[in-house]
Amino acid sequence: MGAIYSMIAKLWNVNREVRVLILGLDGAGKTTILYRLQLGEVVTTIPTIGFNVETVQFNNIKFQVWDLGGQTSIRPYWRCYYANTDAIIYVLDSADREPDRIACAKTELVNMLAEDELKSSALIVLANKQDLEGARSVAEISEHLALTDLKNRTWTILKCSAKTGEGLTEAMEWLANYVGSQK
Ligand SMILES: Nc1nc2c(ncn2[C@@H]2O[C@H](COP(=O)(O)OP(=O)(O)OP(=O)(O)O)[C@@H](O)[C@H]2O)c(=O)[nH]1
Ligand SMILES: [Mg+2]
Repeated sequence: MGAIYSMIAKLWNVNREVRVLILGLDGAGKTTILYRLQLGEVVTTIPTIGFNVETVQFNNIKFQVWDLGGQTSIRPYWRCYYANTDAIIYVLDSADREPDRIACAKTELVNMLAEDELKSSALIVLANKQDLEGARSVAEISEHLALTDLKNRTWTILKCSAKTGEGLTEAMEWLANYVGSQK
């Protein structure tokens, strides 16, 4: 009986899509990242009202990636998507040096991570727009977001550019390794 159960569990794991949410403030580059991952190209975006969802295949793993709108008025709806999330990709516009914006990005991150439904989700912070002059470094963003204070969570921070594609394969590799470690 135990063997049958473990076989069913294994099959379920193999066939199941890994659920990933892309979150972050408006204009951070979430939609651009989603379509760069899925299509390998830069698409023209408009601010997302609601969500985009696509399947991204990487290393034989199917990721079901949800990209949610980041405008202030629609952030309260993020919580509707939290259930059964394996990993969160939290995107920052590294070139936005407005102190209020990074403070807001931190508040939204802290509030999100406090949610019970996300207590087992891994976190990958993407310091996007590294192609732009004056972009904050990973160390600077990490400090602003107080990432080293995170407890009981598998997390990382990586730099990337949805425009040039830099860093996005590394992000998917990290996610794939995380998924592998959970089996
Ligand atoms: N230079 C540069 N621009 C980027 C990059 N990523 C996204 N952008 C631009 O930033 C703007 C906002 O990108 P979106 O992907 O629409 O941002 P979003 O996070 O989905 O925004 P919301 O849907 O409003 O939450 C667009 O003009 C993108 O072309 C990047 O890595 N480098
Ligand atoms: Mg968007």
